[in-house]
Amino acid sequence: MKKIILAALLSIGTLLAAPLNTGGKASDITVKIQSEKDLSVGQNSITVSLAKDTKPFTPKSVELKAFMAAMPGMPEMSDKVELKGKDGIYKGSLNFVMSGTWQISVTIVDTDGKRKRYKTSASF
Ligand SMILES: [Cu+2]
Repeated sequence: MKKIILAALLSIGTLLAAPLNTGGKASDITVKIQSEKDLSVGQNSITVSLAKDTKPFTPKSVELKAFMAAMPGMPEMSDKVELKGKDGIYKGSLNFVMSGTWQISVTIVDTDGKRKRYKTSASF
């Protein structure tokens, strides 16, 4: 019985391990966020694509942040990176120190200095 439950849990874990591939809107900016590989503990290469009016968009800056709320016996955890790139494609790497559910946010400073944010979450 224990073996069956363990096997079931392991297969759920495998199903959840997938590349990050999602997107939405940060105000008037369309944001796409993708990881190169399945998300895992450690460094994860992530690409953020930005568009405005369907054209690649170049903002002043793009920051990517991962956050995990405090858990019993564990403080909150986070990592952030200033993405580098041009012409609407920005890349960087986030360090996830453990598996679980992470809140992920993309903060864009628009050309007029306004901050615009897109939020999502990922579990692995
Ligand atoms: Cu945690």
